[in-house]
Formats: sequence, C-alpha cells, structure tokens
Amino acid sequence: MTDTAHAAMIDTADLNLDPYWMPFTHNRYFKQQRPANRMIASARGAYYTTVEGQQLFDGLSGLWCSGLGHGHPKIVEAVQRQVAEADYVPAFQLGSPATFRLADRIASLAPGSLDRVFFTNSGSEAVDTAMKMALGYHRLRGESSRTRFIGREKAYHGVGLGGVSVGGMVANRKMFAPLMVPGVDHLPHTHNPAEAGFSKGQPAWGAHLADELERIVALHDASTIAAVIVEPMQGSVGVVIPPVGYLQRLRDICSKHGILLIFDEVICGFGRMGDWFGAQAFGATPDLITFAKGVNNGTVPMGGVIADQKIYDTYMQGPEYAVELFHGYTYSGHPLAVAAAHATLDILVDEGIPQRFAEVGKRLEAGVHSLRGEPNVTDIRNFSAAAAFDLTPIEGKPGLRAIRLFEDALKRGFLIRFTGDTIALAPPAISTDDEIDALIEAMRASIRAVA
Ligand code: PXG
Ligand code: PLP
Repeated sequence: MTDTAHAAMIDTADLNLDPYWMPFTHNRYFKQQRPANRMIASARGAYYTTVEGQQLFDGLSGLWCSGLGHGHPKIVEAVQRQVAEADYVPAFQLGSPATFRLADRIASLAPGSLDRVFFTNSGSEAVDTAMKMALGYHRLRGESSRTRFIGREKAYHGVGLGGVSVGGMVANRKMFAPLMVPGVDHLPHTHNPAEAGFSKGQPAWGAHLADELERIVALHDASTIAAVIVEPMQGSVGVVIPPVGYLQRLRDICSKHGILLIFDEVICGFGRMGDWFGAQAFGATPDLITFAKGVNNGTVPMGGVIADQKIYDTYMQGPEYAVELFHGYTYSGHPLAVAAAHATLDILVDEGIPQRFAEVGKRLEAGVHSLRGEPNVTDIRNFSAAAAFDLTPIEGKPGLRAIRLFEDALKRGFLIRFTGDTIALAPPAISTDDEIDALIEAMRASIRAVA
C-alpha cells in the first residue's frame, strides 16, 4: 500500500537536531549524517514515508509493535472518539467500564488461570511490576527469604532497574551496576549455531540447558529464589527460539521448588508467535505474563502484567478498605491506550491475526533460509513471523557490517533492525507474499553489497 497523499516533501535543512537526546541511537553519527531516509513523515499500512517522500517497508513492524500496520482506520477512529469523550481518567481509586472490560478480554485470551490484569505504560514498567508482584507474593505467604531473581544471558527485559538487573545484555548493564537489584543470577542462553545452526522453528537441541536452573537452585537454595524470568522467544537480541521442551522443563523445575515463572511476552504476546501468547505457542504456562507493544498495535503507550489468580488472591488480605498493592502509574490504563487496545483486539479476533502471523511466518521461513550460503551469513533462525540471521563481523569493528546492511537496505526501501551483527525481521501480519519475497531479495542484495 503506497500513500501518495503522505509523500509530500518536508524540508528539514533548518531543523536543529541537537537538543533531542535520541534513545538507543548513535546520536553523533545520526546528527552528522542527517539521514533523510531515517526522518519519518508519516506511516500507513506496512509503509513509512520519509521526509523526502521515499516509501520504506516496515520490516520490524515499528519496534515489534505495529503488527496490523499503521493508521488502521478502526484504531484511528477509536482513539479519536475516546479523546473527545474522556481524554484522561485517574487510575487510582477510579475506573472506567472500558478498562474493566479490557482486563476481562485480555484475561480470557491468556492461558490457564492467568486472569488478573494490571496496566502499565511500557514493557519496562511491566517487568518491574511483575518483579514486585513476585516479591510481595512470597512475603505475604510468609516466605520473605525468597528475594532472588533468575534471568538469562542475552535477555532484554527493558530498561527499568529491575529489567536491566535480570536482563542479560552487557551494554545495557555495565554502566548502571551500582543501581542493580542484588542477588540476581542468570541462566545460560540457548543460542548455539554449532549444535543447532540454521534451525527452522524450534531447535531440537538444547532442552537440557533448562537443567542449569537446578544447578542455580542448588547453589542458592530454593528458599532464596522468588522468580525466574525469561522471554519465551528472545526478540531483542536477535530472535533466539526456545529449544523443544526447554520452557516445559523450566516450568517443571520452578513448580517443584515453589519458584514463580514469569514469561516476558512484550514481543511474543498478541499474535506474533502464531497464537495469543508464546505460552500457548510453545505449550508452557507461567505464573505471570508481561505484555506491551502488540496489545494496541503500538498506537498509544501501554503495557501490563497478567497474574495467576493465586497471586492476586494472596494480595487480597488485611482490612478491605486498605490498598493491597502499593504500586501503579499515573497513566495506568490510560483511556486512549484502552480504546486503541479494544479496537486492536477486535481486529486480532475478527480477522484471526495470530493465524495470519503464522502464515506470514511460513513465507518468511522459506525466504530467510534461502539466504544460507550468501556471503558472511553464519546462522539463520525463525519462528512464526520472526526471523534473524547473523553476519560475520568486520575484523576489529563489531556491529559495523550490520549498520552498513541497515543503511543499504534503507536505500532499497526496506527498514529492518540490527543488533550487534545480527539482522532481525518481523514484518506485519498484513504483509503480502510479494512483500515478504521483496524483503528477502532486498536482504540478499544488501548482504552481497556489504560483503
Ligand atoms: N521486555 C521485552 C521482552 C522486550 O522485548 C521490553 C521488555 C521493554 O519494553 P518497552 O516498552 O519498555 O520498550 C521489551 C522491548 C528491538 C527492540 O530492536 C526490542 C524492544 C524494544 C525496542 C527495540 O528488538 N523490546
Ligand atoms: N515523580 C513525581 C514527582 C511524581 O509526582 C510522580 C507521579 O505522581 C512520578 C514521578 C511518577 O510518575 P508516573 O506515575 O507517570 O510514573
């Protein structure tokens, strides 16, 4: 879908770039280059339009969040109606029917007895919220020695202080070490190209890596451990798929030792994995699920936690007039975010979008694995509508080959994501076969161009 109405040129020659401190961006490089193809004027369907009128295919669905494409008329209408009706409603001690209904809808999509929903404004806030819930749960049950969290290498759990503590990306951690939550340990990651390279879907190798949790439990004793947190599929580090049986084994070990299991589904949730949550797609049920992004197609900031009923019930003690959980955000359940989420869920349900993601994923799988044998491609992996490939780093300059590929792809009209020397692809559910094929051929051409 091209959009000529939005292709008007915008002159940015006089724009002062200096005051804006860009997040997770090479600020100096960007401001020196002033890349016109990274200045976005508008977004419609699966395409962005740059200030120079160039169309860019949205190969990562925004930042994994806009799976229905941009400017969906039903979502636009819902947000416009809501802003006129009630722009803001306090979330503490008040509620609106739409927010209660949204929690009900989300609970009904979640697996098992995960049926209590707390709203935040981002995935990072959702992670910190889930960690607090887990800590308080044990304390209220008289197990206040359960304070440790177990994360995983290569994990991304956002940028809150809880999230970076359990996260496993060194660049996000090393600068902030003094602020980190004490007593955190990490499971090994499961990415192993030597044993499970070029795997399609879930790798057959690697379930035994979950047994490392037994070793960690033996080291610290179960009575000190509050929760294990993992992304069912690691997205941010570059699409690391859980080995067959791995998440089930984590589940069993957690249950055996009274440890809560948190699935961080900020990327996996709401259809990307071909089912409502990674929990269902991979067949393992946690005690807490964090979500964000896809819940309202990235239209208005929203995240949240879905808690097992036993966790909620544990909090419901003490005098009935007393607050049970001393936690919440000014914008928890913001009316615009809630309105966008209802419209998004309508579309996800009515149009069977999780299945659609799975279909896009089949085309993507065939395409991305056809890149095997292209220069410098050392691994390729995929699950449903998420895929990634690794490139040999340029000697002494890690990350540079991927930046060059990113820039080359932009010139060809394709926006993708790089992290280190890994390229990630997560096209929207509305992608056509031709668009997926074009994305793959652009990747092939760019891989050759940066060889
Ligand atoms: N948990 C997970 C599993 C995530 O993927 C967060 C928490 C944090 O969410 P917020 O809303 O606070 O950003 C995320 C976010 C990428 C990329 O390039 C991934 C994320 C964000 C931005 C870029 O893969 N994941
Ligand atoms: N800082 C101050 C001074 C505040 O008053 C508040 C909220 O009232 C916050 C931080 C937290 O902001 P939010 O609820 O948007 O997370």
